[in-house]
Amino acid sequence: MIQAEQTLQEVLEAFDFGAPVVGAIRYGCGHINDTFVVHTQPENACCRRFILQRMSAAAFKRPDQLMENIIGVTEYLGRAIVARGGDRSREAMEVIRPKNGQDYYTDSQNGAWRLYPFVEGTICHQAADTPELFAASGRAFGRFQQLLKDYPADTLYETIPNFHNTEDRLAKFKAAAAADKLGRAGDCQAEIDFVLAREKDCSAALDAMRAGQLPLRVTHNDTKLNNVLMDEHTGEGICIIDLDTVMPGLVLYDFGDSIRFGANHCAEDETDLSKVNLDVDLFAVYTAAFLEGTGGSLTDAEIQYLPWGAKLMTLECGIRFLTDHLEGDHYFHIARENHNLDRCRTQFKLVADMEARWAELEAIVKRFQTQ
Ligand code: ADP
Ligand code: GN1
Ligand code: MG
Repeated sequence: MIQAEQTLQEVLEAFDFGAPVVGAIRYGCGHINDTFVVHTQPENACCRRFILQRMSAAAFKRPDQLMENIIGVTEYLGRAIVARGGDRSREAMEVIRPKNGQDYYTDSQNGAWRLYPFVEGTICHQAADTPELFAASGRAFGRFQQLLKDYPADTLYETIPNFHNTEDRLAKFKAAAAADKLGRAGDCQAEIDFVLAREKDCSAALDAMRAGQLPLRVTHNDTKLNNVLMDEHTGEGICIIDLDTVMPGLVLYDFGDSIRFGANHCAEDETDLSKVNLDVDLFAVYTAAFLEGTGGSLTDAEIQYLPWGAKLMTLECGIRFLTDHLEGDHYFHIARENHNLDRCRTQFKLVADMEARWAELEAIVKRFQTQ
């Protein structure tokens, strides 16, 4: 894929920003899309900003379906937020169509671009520096779950088929390790063995779903702390972003991915593994906040499976980083050699911690379930 900058000017001309554009620069810390912030200068008023994104062609094969999902969900959320007396412009994303009236703009190189207003007065955190912050994100993701509980799930496309199908992720990993196209497997044998020792775990949630114990819901599926915007004054999580992967899933995916990313004090690519430790207190803080946000809408079985969500999402993410490393880093953006291997190692360290403290995690969930 060509650099996004190459068609940026063409793309800027395809949208009506309502005022002259004075600049567009790369923005944020996402691993998937190419994100730019666009500054405009209205006459006699402050700068207005926008988020312009080229959707990842490696991740998303059908931008048309993806945008149909996002428009459906953001309009539904918008109505729900207005009905609750909320501020639609700050609490839900809103797609701005290009001048040609389509849902997104396809550039001359086949890149698919979309535009959103920048949600001002918010902060996007990369780490859960305080328990309050982590709790705020938990309430926001729980609330998101609750707001969408009656959304017609069967109208959503699967934007990435088998996204959290851990059995499928395992199979793809095994194929990548066997092919070993870049000759990298020898340097990550310990990580490969770590996965193979946990083959059975990869079926834990899917088995429960197949047995009818866990229902499919509309889930976000990428609930990292940096996918919720926090109000800069109140610290509350006000707007859930990065809706590319909203599709039918298990609630434990949303809970688990937040724990994976936020219940520790390190960056996802920390190289000093002695610093990477599961913070069980943060696990408890998030559990309470997430359940509060869902407003009692989860079943007992769903709540019991939350620790599995944490372990599976962390194991699966590590497997995905390792697979990408073995295949030549074509999916996750990297900034240095072995970046995906470093990311994989932090995930596996967290999985090992979760296993060591499993009884505590189960006890915490049980405590909040009975409250
Ligand atoms: P990726 O899929 O690559 O993670 P995101 O949609 O999460 O892309 O966007 C990347 C970053 O851009 C976010 O982490 C956030 O900092 C910022 N961002 C995205 N949308 C908005 C928005 N509407 N307002 C303010 N910041 C945003
Ligand atoms: C990606 O898009 P972003 O950076 O929020 C990925 C997630 C991974 C995460 C790991 C569509 O999230 O699934 O958990 O990186 N998103 C997609 O940081 O693959
Ligand atoms: Mg993101």
